Amino acid sequence: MQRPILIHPDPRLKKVVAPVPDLSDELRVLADDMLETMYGAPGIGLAAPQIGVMTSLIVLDCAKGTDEAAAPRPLAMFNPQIVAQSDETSVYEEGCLSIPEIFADVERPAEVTVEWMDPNGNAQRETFDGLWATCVQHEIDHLNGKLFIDYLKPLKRQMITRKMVKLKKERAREAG
Ligand code: K1U
Ligand code: ZN
Repeated sequence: MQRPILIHPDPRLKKVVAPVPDLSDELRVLADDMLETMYGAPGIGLAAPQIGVMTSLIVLDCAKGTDEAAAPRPLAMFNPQIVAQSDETSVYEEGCLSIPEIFADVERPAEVTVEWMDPNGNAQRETFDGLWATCVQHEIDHLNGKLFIDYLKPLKRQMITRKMVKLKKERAREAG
């Protein structure tokens, strides 16, 4: 089932989430719903706070982000942690499903090693680069109440926030 995505500004997008203590069928359904919501948006990542669920879960699939012909690679990560990062950085023009139609360059470590628990309860560890590295960092930031616009200059961030307030008002008016 697709879930509605929160639009910035929303206090839930600024909170730090709690870790998942134990996996359950309910959390596995949540992961499936988040993947469905991400593909439907469409997007390449989604974090639980973006649908108002304050738990440590992200999903991502960047396979098609750079190669339309690539096979899908959906990942659901519970309690993801960055355990190593490169000194080398890369700049990517990021977007966010909670900040529609806004894109801006963000500089981040080019490579990160992430540890997480998969939906079967198995511990996983992998090193990501390219768009995968950018996206996994963007999604883990969401779990810590951080948005990509927090990397921008205050004036630019303020302009974007005002635009989103207007967009939310328009959408609320349209919804009646
Ligand atoms: O977290 C989110 O809001 C999802 C976001 C992830 C992201 C995008 C770009 C850089 C870092 C993280 C998105 O998916 S925005 C939509 C998007 O980038 C996209 C949509 C369709 C095809 C390809 C990309
Ligand atoms: Zn985002």
